[in-house]
Amino acid sequence: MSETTVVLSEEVREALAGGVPVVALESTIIAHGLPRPRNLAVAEELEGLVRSGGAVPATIAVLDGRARIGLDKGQLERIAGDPGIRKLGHRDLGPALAAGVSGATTVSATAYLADRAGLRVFATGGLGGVHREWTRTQDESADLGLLARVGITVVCAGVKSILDVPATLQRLETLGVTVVGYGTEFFPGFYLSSSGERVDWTVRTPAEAAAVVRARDALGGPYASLVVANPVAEDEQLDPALHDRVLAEALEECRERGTVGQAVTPFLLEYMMRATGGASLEANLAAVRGNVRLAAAIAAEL
Ligand code: PSU
Ligand code: MN
Repeated sequence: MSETTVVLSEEVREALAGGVPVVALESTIIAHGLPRPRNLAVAEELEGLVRSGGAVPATIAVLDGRARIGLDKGQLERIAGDPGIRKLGHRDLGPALAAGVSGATTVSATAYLADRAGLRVFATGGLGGVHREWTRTQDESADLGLLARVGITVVCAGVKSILDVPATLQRLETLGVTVVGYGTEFFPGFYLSSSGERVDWTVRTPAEAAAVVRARDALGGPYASLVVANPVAEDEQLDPALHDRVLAEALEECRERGTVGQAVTPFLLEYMMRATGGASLEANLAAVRGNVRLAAAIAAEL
């Protein structure tokens, strides 16, 4: 990695050198998944939760053509405050760096950069995956394929419930991405504690999650990522009936407008938030907070 294209903050560099646990955080959720200006407060809160867990936060983004691992306050403000900030998947990194632009990184771009920088644990809300309209649009998030090509541990509340969850689980299986439920035999449903789908493996403590990583590492590469699927608490989830009703409306509206590509996920999340009077946002935030706390604990175990 060239030092000028990928820049580690001093704090992250020192933590890695000193064996202090580091947790990677993505920036697309801040820039495109949460409403302004609350997104900045959330970004700062999440970094604080990592610190309370005894780890160093490394929020990842591209600023002025440089990939940044660990942002200072002003850099976080730029990501949160600029309504025109781009959404960058892994495949967009080359053009974005070459053009010298700024952008928020998705799970695929963040996991790639984190892995390259030697970070082992990453927390987000919900992964991207196979969209329900896949047979028409062929829309499958690049998150899945990228996770098959790096060996990071991602703590998430499953995949976004706007997706085709069984199809996404099948793709994760095909791609060789390991999935374990955290304290559950069911795959979480992002806004909901359960998607209703079963998982093959369950871990119950951060130490058990770390043991999975160590056992895999002992086998040797090639590696794929480990998804630690951590459900939102039942008393913090979105009301399932409200979820199903509003999601049906959101999908219909997305289809009618002809929204496609990178715009689909932000559109659906925003629609859910408005149509649930903000309740989906609270469930999303509760899920992300839980994931960030767990990621710090797993990073400490590793
Ligand atoms: N988790 C959230 N909110 C989000 C995302 C994840 O709670 O907005 C973002 C992630 O950056 C993920 C992206 O990579 O949504 C998926 O976008 P797409 O479906 O276009 O791949
Ligand atoms: Mn997509």
